[in-house]
Amino acid sequence: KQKYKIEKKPLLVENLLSPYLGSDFKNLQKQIVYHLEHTLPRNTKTFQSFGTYLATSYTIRDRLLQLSHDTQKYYNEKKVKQACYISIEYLMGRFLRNAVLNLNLEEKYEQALAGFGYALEDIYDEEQDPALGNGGLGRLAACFLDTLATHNYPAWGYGLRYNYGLFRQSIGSEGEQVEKTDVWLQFPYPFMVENHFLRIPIGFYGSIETYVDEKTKGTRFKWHPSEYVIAQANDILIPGYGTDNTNTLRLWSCRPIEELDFDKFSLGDFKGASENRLNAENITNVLYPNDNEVAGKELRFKQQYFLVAATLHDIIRRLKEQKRTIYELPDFAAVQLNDTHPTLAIPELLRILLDEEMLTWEEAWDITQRTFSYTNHTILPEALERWPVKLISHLLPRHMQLIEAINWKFLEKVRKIDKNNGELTKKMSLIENSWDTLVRMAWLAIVGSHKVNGVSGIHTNILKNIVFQDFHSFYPNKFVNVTNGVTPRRWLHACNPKLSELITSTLKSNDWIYDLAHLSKLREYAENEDFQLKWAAIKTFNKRKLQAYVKKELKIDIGCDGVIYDIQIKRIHEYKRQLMNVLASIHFYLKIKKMSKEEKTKVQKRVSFIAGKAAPGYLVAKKIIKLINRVSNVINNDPEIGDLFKVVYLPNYSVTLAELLIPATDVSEHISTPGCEASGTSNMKFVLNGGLILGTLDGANLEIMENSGEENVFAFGITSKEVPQVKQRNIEQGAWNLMPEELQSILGIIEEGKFGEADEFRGLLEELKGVDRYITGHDFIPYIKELENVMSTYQKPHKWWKMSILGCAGSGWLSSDRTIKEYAEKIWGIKPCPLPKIESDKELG
Ligand code: B1H
Repeated sequence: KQKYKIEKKPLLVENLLSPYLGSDFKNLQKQIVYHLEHTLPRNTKTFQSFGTYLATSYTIRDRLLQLSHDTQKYYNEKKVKQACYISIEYLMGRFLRNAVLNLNLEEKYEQALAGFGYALEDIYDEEQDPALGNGGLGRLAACFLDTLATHNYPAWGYGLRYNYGLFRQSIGSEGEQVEKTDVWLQFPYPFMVENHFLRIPIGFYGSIETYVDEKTKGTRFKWHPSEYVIAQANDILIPGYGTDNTNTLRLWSCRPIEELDFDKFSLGDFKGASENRLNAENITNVLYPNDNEVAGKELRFKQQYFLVAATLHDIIRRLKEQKRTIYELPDFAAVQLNDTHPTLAIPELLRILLDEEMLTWEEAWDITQRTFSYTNHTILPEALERWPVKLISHLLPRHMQLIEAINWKFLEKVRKIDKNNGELTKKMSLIENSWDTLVRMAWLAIVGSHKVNGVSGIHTNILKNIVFQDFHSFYPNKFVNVTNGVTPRRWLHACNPKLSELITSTLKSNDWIYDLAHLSKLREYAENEDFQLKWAAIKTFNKRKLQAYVKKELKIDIGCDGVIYDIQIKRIHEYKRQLMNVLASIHFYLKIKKMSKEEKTKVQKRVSFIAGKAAPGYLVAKKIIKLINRVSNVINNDPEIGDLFKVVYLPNYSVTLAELLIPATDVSEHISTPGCEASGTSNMKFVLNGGLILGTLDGANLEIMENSGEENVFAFGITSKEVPQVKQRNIEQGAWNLMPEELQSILGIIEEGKFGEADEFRGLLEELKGVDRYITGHDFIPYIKELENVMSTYQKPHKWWKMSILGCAGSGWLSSDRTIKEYAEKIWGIKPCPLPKIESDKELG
């Protein structure tokens, strides 16, 4: 009867879209048309740039899918240890250009698209950034993923697929921040593959059953959650530069167990019928828009547990797929907790090991500690997570019980060395009794990990000697420093193609793209006039692009030649002191206004750019944005100032905007109160692109000074050690009484209503006049002086460009490749595992 014999055997059909086939431009065109007509589907006669971008992206996705299958297969065969990076944020930026460059297909895609009437550059511009992060912490995670793939490390990223990313920012007519929902999934995101086969149940609430284990006669516990949701995997495939290794970033989205309640539906209760679904979807609906501040909301806590429960389930599933036992977990995966947001992974793993795998406490605790390590990213008290015991007990009763057990066993040891009648025990307890009973998540992360790291030299020292001092004495070998880094692929090669070409042609090799230490060879060109001219011309070229953007988007005319582009771009926060920046702008404005015609001809022209979002609930930060815009409005429209000075606020700061701004910067500002900025990472990107730094003795600025030479950085102000004295003096004598007259009169002018209503900025100024926690008054004059130094140095081009080239030449160690090597060696114990080279580019037929 059967016409064809039905056989079970491996599929050996050749995949037409395989990356090993057909990457000549004609085949790329066929693949693009295929996706246009079949995946989107659109009509080939009417398709436009956006459709072309999508179809092109799908051809990239095909390649990456194939490569990622091969990669996983190979890692599994080799049974190599892998890193699993758990982060509640990833700020990936645009994907297409990065992927095309990494796969070395730029020319072929250019040719393919040209045949359809499109420039590849314009197609890149169709892509929206997925904004699944707030700032440095999320962008660092993205740089790490690029490095891990590029250097062939077996690694996974785990995170959340929020429906709505970080809000989109615009500026209202009063200069205020206006927030709009970021509906990034309105159109398909072609680089994310929904994995419908991976659905993991995640429990919440419920009760704990106690029973006696028949074998051991010991007491055992079992958690019976009363509610479940489903974690569904969405995979973004991460290509490396010049390698076939393709890793995975797995983002979980939350689905209900039951999509619709038919009983309620039948009774006409349509709202009630969907309640289940809405409650579940809520968990991964929105990214919390806070940076360096905890929101403290129950939904955020649910997000955190959802992330770690799904992730651990997945890691253990993959371990068992290799037919390995749970005892091998620490040799299978090194799990990095990106800040304390995923700390619940510690009690969750313990629960799995104790209640499901039936291990003893000693075994379970040993495996847990050997599996996890924790990175601290901030010491700001408002950013240190503490969750109420009440909330945890309600949502995750078994986890709270386990945290108490961890604490009990830990404090038993602390008590032995506590000579001060319980003082130390109280300080080190994972549970704090203050206005409420709270779990100190950082303490839990330290106790449950084998290594804890800070993100710059100064930051790690502050952790060891101040914030985690007692823990450092208790666990002297646990604390290590791993200074942050940035990927040179995105932050030089892709965003600054002209500089990239100049470096490659000068060094006669592009090795620097994956080994940035090669940049040191640029030192010998630092004073070479011809090289300086080329270097400076590229800066001008990049500045012109920014000039055009400002004209087009903001309708502001700014100069370019002979004008300093001075930029501060980062989240708006009091400790980052954008307020000090704008106060200095007022100072320079007033100064120019007092000048004679003759004096004005000698002024160094400058544009001060500021960009950054404020958390919607951070009212002070929003006021700062408003003040900047008001000041900008007055200065830019004052005919007495003309083109001598401009202040430009760029709305909706993003990774993509940074890629335009950073190559166009002459000097960038990193002026946080010393001790407050854990590292900073944009400072690294600027130096890499020949921008100079105007900064305080804080975070990675200090290491940039060490590596590029102190004389190549415009540094000012006191050390972090001196800050407490200044603060104390402010408290005792009142900051107003210590404030330089110059600044007092600027505050007076704002109060008079020069930049809007008289009362508008009162709150902001009261803080400066009262306690001035971020010592703006103290630092104001040294800051202005250093700005003046910047301006006079700019008038000595030979010196300026020498500083610029030496800065870049000294930035080899700023690569996230260096950072990841340190994590791999000091913390994770993983090694690169490159796929064997496959003969590529076989032609079709
Ligand atoms: C950094 C954060 C952060 N540190 C809490 N901490 C958040 C804390 O949503 N939350 O609750 C979100 C973010 N972000 C930054 O990390 C530091 O301020 C930078 O100095 C550092 O360069 C960056 C990467 O290490």
